[in-house]
Amino acid sequence: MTASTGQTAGTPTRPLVRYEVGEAVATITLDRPEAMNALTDRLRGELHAALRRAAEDRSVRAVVLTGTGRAFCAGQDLRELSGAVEQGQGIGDLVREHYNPLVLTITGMPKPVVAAVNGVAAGAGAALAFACDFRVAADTARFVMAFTGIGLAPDSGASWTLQRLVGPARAREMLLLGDPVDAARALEIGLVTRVVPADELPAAARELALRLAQGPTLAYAATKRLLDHAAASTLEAALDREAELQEGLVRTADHAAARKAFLNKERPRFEGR
Ligand code: T3D
Repeated sequence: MTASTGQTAGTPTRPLVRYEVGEAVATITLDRPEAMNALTDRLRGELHAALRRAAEDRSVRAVVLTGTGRAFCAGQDLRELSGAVEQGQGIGDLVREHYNPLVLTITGMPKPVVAAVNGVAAGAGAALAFACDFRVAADTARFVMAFTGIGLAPDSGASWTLQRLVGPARAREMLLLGDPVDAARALEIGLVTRVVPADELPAAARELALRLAQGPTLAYAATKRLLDHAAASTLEAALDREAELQEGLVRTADHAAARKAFLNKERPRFEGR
């Protein structure tokens, strides 16, 4: 199934985000290649709608986030930002109301999210990739923490996610210096899961997403919640939360099927319930 998102009825404008579902994988594609998929108000709105749709659709069991053209996403559209700032718009509210919900919808997605990083990911664009569970990168991809380059500090969760991915020293270096990190270096420092030739990226990201879409979706959702909780909790609190979520999972059809399959020496078949 293919569908566009975020269009107002009767508006003849082209959608800036494509939403496609096949074999339980939703693919969300930023489609504004003429501006390196930079985030305008409209694109952010369409992206948020697509992410919510994927989160709410129980038939979707994994999500791929990618871009068209030579960029994954160049972050905030600086032309639109200039206009907004000149009109006196507060940036704090823009970040709170338009960026933070995007990040929280990705991290709170009750199914795995794979970023297929097809090219440059800058500023908030890189932060969106960092919020995903996996990053599969084209060999042409690069990450640019562009915030300080325009006199801003990190937002969209980059101060939280990046140091958890690559460690505090490397995160500090990337965020303060803003030097591009190419795909090979990103793999070396653990920022991406895998690097593939650019023309193989869609297939590689899809292969990973399909594997995840055939997995125990509820267990994945609980694993994501536990990792996020544990990142800011004591060991005692983490142990407690693990026990709590395990209690729910032990009653799922997937766990019952997997238990039975193990005893019968068969491969489990997960249905995501
Ligand atoms: O304040 C708030 O709103 C809060 C939110 C902030 C979140 C943020 O994301 S802050 C960071 C914003 N992003 C940037 O500062 C990145 C700016 N862009 C770049 O540094 C470079 O363009 C790239 C590293 C992304 C790519 O470099 P390169 O050499 O491959 O391409 P280019 O020639 O610089 O750009 C190609 C075109 O894309 C060019 O347009 P043109 O001249 O061909 O018509 C360029 O203007 C456009 N473009 C790239 N990035 C943006 C953009 N247009 C608007 N906004 C962009 N962010």
